[in-house]
Amino acid sequence: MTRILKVGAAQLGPIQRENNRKEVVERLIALLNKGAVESCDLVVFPELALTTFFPRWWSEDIAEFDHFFETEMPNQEVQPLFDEAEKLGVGFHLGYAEMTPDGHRYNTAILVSKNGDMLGKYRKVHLPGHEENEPWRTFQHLERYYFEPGNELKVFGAFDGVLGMAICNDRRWSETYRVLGLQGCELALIGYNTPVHYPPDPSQDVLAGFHNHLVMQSGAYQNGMWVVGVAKAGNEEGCDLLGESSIIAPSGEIIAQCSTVEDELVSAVVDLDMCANYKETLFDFDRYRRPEVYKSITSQVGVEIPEGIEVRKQDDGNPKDS
Ligand code: CDT
Repeated sequence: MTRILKVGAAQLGPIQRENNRKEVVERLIALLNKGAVESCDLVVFPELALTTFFPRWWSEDIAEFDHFFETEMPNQEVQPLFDEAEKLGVGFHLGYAEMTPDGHRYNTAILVSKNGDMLGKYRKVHLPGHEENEPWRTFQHLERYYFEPGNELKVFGAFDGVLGMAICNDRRWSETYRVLGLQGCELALIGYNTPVHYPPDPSQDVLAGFHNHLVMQSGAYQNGMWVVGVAKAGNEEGCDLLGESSIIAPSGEIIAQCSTVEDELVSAVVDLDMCANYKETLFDFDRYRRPEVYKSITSQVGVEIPEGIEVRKQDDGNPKDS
């Protein structure tokens, strides 16, 4: 039996601050219907797909932004999306800001079945940006102020395969894919909101698209898994967000890619059995991995240059050591 899925990457154009949930859910439903027309089993929406990317603004009173969070899922405003999924028989993945009943805030994604049932939830592990007000920035990136980090990268048995979720900055960390890969992940779903301008080092701006695909393609290849990376794109409240949502095969090749920075769906046939081509050959973990050599990966957080190695600093007038 082959395990073939049709997957849609449902990129969103910008969501402005004035756009309400009803308007946004209507856009999500329109994309879900496009997915149904293309016979998709699963449609993947981006990170924080119900609101504007609010961590770009500082508020002295964190509770002032609580209206951007969902206190339950589904709720009255999002229920029509669940109903449509059930009607069409199309599952979906959705990112949103979650507020728990006891007041914890997370950057969250869920996986929903073709019957509209909740199959899994993931809370973003790697929170980028900063926790304090930094008014010097063109726009801020206050995820570390508005959210607590999740503490688990796990997989779910769904859609005849082993599925994992990650959110935006998680995709830049090789550990994300490897921890999912070690659980047999065959399809990783990753939503993102990536500003093209990076205030701490603008020299990276022209590389935003390159880095986006570099990390997802290598993560897919090195772990023998499919990766679906989906953007919220375009000019949102004056901030340009990267598009280029894509579906990437276990070979590392991009199979489908969005061409606009608007609401757009691209789809691809995803053969989950293709993962074995890589998982059972070059990346046969059981045979080739050497965890006893990798101990620093889990015992250490920052860089520790071994004693006896001296590195001249860049500002001492000498060229940086390579
Ligand atoms: N949403 C998100 O995680 N965005 C980050 C921006 C990094 S700059 C602080 C990303 O990795 O794309």
